[in-house]
Parts: sequence; C-alpha cells; structure tokens
Amino acid sequence: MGIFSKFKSAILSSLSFSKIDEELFEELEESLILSDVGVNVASAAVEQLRTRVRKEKLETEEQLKAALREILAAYLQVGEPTLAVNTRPSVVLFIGVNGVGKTTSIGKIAHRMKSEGKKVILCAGDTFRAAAADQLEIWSNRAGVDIVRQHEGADPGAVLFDALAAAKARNCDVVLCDTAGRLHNKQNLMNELAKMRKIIDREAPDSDRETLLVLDATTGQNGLIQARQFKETAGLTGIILTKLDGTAKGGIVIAIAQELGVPVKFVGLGEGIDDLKPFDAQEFVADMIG
Ligand SMILES: Nc1nc2c(ncn2[C@@H]2O[C@H](COP(=O)(O)OP(=O)(O)OP(=O)(O)O)[C@@H](O)[C@H]2O)c(=O)[nH]1
Ligand SMILES: [Mg+2]
Repeated sequence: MGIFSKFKSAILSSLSFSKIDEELFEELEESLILSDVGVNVASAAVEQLRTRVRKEKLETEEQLKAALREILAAYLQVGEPTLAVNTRPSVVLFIGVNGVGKTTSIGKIAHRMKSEGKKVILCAGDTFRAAAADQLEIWSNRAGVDIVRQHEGADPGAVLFDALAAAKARNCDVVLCDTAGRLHNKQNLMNELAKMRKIIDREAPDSDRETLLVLDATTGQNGLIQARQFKETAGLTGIILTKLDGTAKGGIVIAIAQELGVPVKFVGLGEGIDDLKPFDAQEFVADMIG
C-alpha cells in the first residue's frame, strides 16, 4: 500500500490500453483534465509524452507509465518540500479560507513534530470565530503540547506576541499559529496577516518562518483561485492540501505547484491525528498514474 493509498486516481488504469496511438493520447489528456491538473498542464504533459514516445520508441504500457510519471513529477519540483524550522523558536503560520482544515492540520503537525522530539506551542490566532480557540485547545490536548490563547475578539497580534514570549521563555522549537479563515472582508484578513508578520519580524527577527496556505482538495479549481489571492499578499512558502481522501481529483496538486511555484508540503488524508503525510512527488505520481 502506497503512502497515498487512501487517494487513488489511477489515470492509466481507467484507460483501455491496447496500443500507443493518437486515441490513447487524447483519452489520456481528457483524464488528466478530469483529475484537475488544469487544461494547460494536461496538454503540455501529453505533448511531452508524444515526443518521448516517438524519440525513445516507447511501446509498452509500463514504458508509457514510467515516462508519464517522470513528466508529471517534474511539474512538482518547485521549491523545498520540507519545512524549514531550524531556529529556536521557528514560526509557522497557517492561513486559508474557512473550513479548509487549518486547525486540524495544526493538530496533526503538532503531533508529528512532538513525536520527532520537538517542543511545540500552539498559538490561537483565530480570535474571530466563536470557539476557534476551544477547538485548537482540544487539538493541543490530543497532541500533548502547550497552547497560548486569549478571549474571543482579542487582537490576534497580541496572542501571537504572547505565544512568541512563551516560546522563548519555555525554550520551544516551534510556534504553530492558527489564523482566522474569515474576517469581515478580504482586506481585513490580509491586513491581519500582515500585522502578524510584523510581530514576528519584531519579536523573533532571526527565526525561520513558514507561511502555509491550507487548501481543500475537494474544491478543485476553486482552491487555485484562493491560492492566487493569498499568494499576492501573504508570502507563501508552502501548501497543505487537505481532504485528499475525499477526492480522486488529486491532480490539483500539480496545477497548484505549476501555477504558483509553491511546493505542496503536506497532504491531509482524513480527520484523525495521524492522517497527514509529508508530500512525496514520486509516490504521488505513482499513485496517480496507477
Ligand atoms: N476527510 C478529511 N477531513 C478533514 C481533513 N482536514 C480537515 N478535515 C475536516 O474539515 C473540517 C474543517 O476543519 P478545520 O480544521 O476546522 O478547518 P479550519 O480551516 O480551521 O476552519 P475555520 O476555523 O472555520 O476557518 C473538520 O470537520 C475537519 O475534521 C482531511 O484531510 N480529510
Ligand atoms: Mg480553524
């Protein structure tokens, strides 16, 4: 069972492969589009495949799969796939629209980092939504890590300030900071994030910092639109793609990497604390191609 065994797309297995001909290329392009890689990537990838088939005289299904795996994996080579959290403390901001899985992903990553021996502290930076801090606190208990929170409606910057102070005082390795998915309008949300970044600049200037955009894979191309908006203002360093267990359209991973030049760092594969995997491009395309 592959790492992405919960997510199965198996594009090629769904095709009736008899020989490599134009009909097969067309079917392939169609299933790539259906898997959400986007029209441009689908047509460019198939064009590359045509060229390779011709030049390398590929004949078997296995050869075709191997070539397609390589072609698609190349689209995923954008930036560093692992988290840079090497300073003490390091700070990871989790951003994204409401309901995509920010708080859940924080819980899963806290658990994962703790099991790697890191001292983690959570920052309840979503002070906007009622019960957001309570939800994060449940995850802090599950993962067995500290949390810094304030009352509902508090200034998220002030919560982050407290969390950074606590991290320094307690010698923590990583601060994982939740943020609101919804404010009164988009500009408010972006201003809020900019403010939080300023606090980090001031209070932990030399810290490693990641800003992870959380996207729900089941929203398909909609996720791309969100990513574009956040990318403009938020200085993204990576993507967490959640709910891949709920879709066969994992091709969105390729569309995002390709269009934004930002690497997918983790994927969410369920609601449980262990249902998060570091993203591995090779394994991913292997599962996708089948
Ligand atoms: N199946 C599945 N469900 C997930 C995954 N990640 C999160 N969820 C579910 O998605 C729902 C929303 O998750 P949250 O973590 O609350 O999302 P959020 O982005 O913090 O939402 P807001 O705080 O409202 O902005 C919850 O029911 C989670 O259990 C995943 O990888 N797979
Ligand atoms: Mg939340």
